[in-house]
Amino acid sequence: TIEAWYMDTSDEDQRKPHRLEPNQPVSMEDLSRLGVFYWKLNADIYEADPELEKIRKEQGYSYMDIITIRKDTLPNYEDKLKMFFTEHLHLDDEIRYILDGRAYFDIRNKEDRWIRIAMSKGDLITLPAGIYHRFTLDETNYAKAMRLFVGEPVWKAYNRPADDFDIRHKYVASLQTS
Ligand code: KMT
Ligand code: NI
Repeated sequence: TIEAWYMDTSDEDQRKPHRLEPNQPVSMEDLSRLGVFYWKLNADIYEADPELEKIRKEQGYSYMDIITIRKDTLPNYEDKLKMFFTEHLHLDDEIRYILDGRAYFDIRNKEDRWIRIAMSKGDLITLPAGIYHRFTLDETNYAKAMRLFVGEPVWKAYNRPADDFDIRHKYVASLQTS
């Protein structure tokens, strides 16, 4: 399982947990109603993991690469982190598997509140196309992540507001019925 919580509204360091006081947890079921799905895998064997292979096959995740997010290894580190933390959406699902380190994915719920999802080694998450979200490292300043994609990857991010895309309408409509 994975831990998630509603965020406070303080504009302190994005790398801090930003929990409410008292903590307001968000369940896996709440996340699944927002179209967010999760698998726990053994990241020590990611290079030859039959479970990962099965997920990739079933979900059609034909593309994969690995990104190491750390000051000394990622070109334009500061700019990229700033981009990742700018609220945005994509036209396709965002699929990330944390191979090492930790990170936070923040997503908006139906009432437009921020939910923070704490990801660490072995966590694979899918964010649905059209959901507003952002990404940050935590105070350990290091994450190694596998990026998966159905077909040729499209990394284009549309910063909020991006409400006129079909995929956004489709995503918002899907929330009514879930
Ligand atoms: C995105 O689009 O939010 C990202 O690619 C996040 C960084 S990849 C772990
Ligand atoms: Ni994104």
